[in-house]
Amino acid sequence: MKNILVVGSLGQLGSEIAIGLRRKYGSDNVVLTDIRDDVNLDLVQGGPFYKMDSRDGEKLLEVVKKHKIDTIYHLAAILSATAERNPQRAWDINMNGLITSLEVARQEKCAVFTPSSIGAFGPSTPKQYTPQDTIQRPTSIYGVSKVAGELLCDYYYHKYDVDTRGVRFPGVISNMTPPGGGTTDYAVDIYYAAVEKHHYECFLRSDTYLDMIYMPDAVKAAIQVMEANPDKLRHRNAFNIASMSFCPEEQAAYIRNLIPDFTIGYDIDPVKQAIADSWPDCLEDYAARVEWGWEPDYDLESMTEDMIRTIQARRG
Ligand code: AKB
Repeated sequence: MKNILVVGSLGQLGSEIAIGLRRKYGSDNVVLTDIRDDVNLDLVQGGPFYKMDSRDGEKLLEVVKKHKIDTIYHLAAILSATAERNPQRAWDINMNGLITSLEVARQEKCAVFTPSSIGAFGPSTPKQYTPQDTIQRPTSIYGVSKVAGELLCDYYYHKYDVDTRGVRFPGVISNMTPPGGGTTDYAVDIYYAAVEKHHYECFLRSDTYLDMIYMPDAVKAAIQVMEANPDKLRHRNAFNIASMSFCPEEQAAYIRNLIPDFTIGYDIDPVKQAIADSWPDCLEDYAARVEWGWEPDYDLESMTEDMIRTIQARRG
């Protein structure tokens, strides 16, 4: 029987991974924590939940002991665009939060899932079909914290035998909990604007290619990598996973298949554009496919159809 703890369970990624885990392992076996408790009440009230700061090691240890936790999903993080506004705070939350989970995992012998990101790459990384093992010199504080996080997780595995695993997430697109403060957030906002106003003003240039993934595939990856046979894992903490790569103009064209009068304009945010320009256009994900069977279900067309239909149905 698995007993899982999700740290940062009410964010965009956390809320849907928490739902996926509760469905799979049962609500009582998936304990949630977050810095707030005033959103996603179904999650807060649907099983064990603790309001706490991800950097509070004492409280985390208490919860882990009480619920006999064996696996921690550490999902609390400040995303790229927000991080650039206050780099010191982003470093504090991203790094001190992570090491708090790793320390508790070391003491209580838990496995740990930590998400890295396409943000762990920088302008000197090969841009096309970015290899699994390559140059990583990111220029954003978010990217710096992600590379440091990948290395820290490797360190805890080699030094303390903590079963640390993770993937490098592309921009995650979803329709339940809105993303907050990411460079890839435009690719979510565009669907809401398309349904509500038939127009979207995009903060990235029309030809900015980035890797993206639809939430059901992101949840699948996070659960699958933790269930993978450890004997088959040559990599551990930062598997490239690819699903789709597109630019705003292409995404708009797919939206027009369903909302023919949809228009897109561009009002570039220089900070977000600089971050996006420093990231790869598309990743190569051979290691994830071979080592634990990664395969996405969605492409741009099927995701667009699902996003638009879901948002339209909610709006009545
Ligand atoms: C962001 O844009 O900061 C995130 C990411 C790609 O890690 N969505």
